[in-house]
Amino acid sequence: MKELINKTSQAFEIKFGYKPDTFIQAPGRVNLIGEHTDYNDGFVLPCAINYQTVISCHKRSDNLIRVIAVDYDNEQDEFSLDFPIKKHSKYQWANYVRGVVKHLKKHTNTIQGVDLAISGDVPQGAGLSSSASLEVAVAKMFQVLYDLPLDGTQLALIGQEAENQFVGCNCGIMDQLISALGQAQHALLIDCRSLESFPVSIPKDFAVVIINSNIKRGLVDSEYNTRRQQCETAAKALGVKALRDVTLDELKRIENKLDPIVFKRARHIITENERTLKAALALANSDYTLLSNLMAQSHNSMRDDFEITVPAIDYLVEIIHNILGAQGGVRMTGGGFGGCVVALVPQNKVDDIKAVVNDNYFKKFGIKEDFYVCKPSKGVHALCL
Ligand code: GAF
Repeated sequence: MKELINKTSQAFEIKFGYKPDTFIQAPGRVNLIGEHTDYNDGFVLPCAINYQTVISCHKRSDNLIRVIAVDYDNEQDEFSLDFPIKKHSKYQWANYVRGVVKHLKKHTNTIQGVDLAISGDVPQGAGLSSSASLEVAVAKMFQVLYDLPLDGTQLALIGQEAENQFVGCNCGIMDQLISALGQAQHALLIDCRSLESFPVSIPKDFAVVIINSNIKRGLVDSEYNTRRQQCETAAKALGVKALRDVTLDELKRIENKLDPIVFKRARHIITENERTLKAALALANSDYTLLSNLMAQSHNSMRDDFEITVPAIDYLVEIIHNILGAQGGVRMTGGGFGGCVVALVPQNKVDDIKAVVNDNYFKKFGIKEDFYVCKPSKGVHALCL
């Protein structure tokens, strides 16, 4: 984190010729269970992680926004609040900043310009929400600099609006919400309909381990949108607002009227919601056997019903599950089609997991994994230096 602050402050000073006075940090996330349930008004159980986006910034007295992307070779963007904000023709990273500013402007007319430099260490394209952390960091930066009366949930909603309507990715609310509201040493059980969240403690003798398969996530956007449509089709056939509103029995009653694929997609969502609620309780009650089973079932449901896993991810889950037994849980995490596996495991098992993955994964798939032992972390905040 210090390194990110140093990098962004230095780039800021070199480019703008003065020192930043405000520093914002927003974490990435890992989801323990509750996959693709957020846009079905359901439940999720993510935690924020100690990989983050950091912004060094200073407000301006005019309406210019000047941005440096330190991780993209110090590429720069500049736009004005006085004109309609349009997409950047070249830099995708710039659209996350522009999108947040555009949507923030709908909620307030009291903001002015900012100079900012951005850097982050959330692995990109790995399903750990590097973009949500950037959106939330930018929204928080304006909230702090201009003392805006916006809480964490509102910042998250602005980030989601930017992603849905400006960047063009139809994501749910989970990633922005956990980046905004995460709590140290806790996961949050989030009700994605009411947006209420309930902290669930993660014991200190447990580690949140993330294994990045380094499988490039292909077709993510189109497959994600197809899954959303299939869920909406099922909800419509059931006559409800969202799949959150039905039980498995109710779904089974109309099975013969549904396309078999749509039926399977809906079955994943309905059962995943149940598993997520049970997993939050299991974690709160230190019932790791139950938690382990629920995470295993969640993975199987993503593999067989929602069909969003890939062989390398299934393999990682299998070898880790085999050495963990019922002592901890493991499953794919995030949107799918590559990306990461999450394991919630006793600290004394971390080395065994690392060894089994290291010994087998490259041999079988010819790809080297990355391994992160994470701390459940606090959501977005200004840093006091
Ligand atoms: C992506 C989306 F951005 C989230 O909203 C969520 O749907 C997740 O995939 C799947 O659970 O991260």
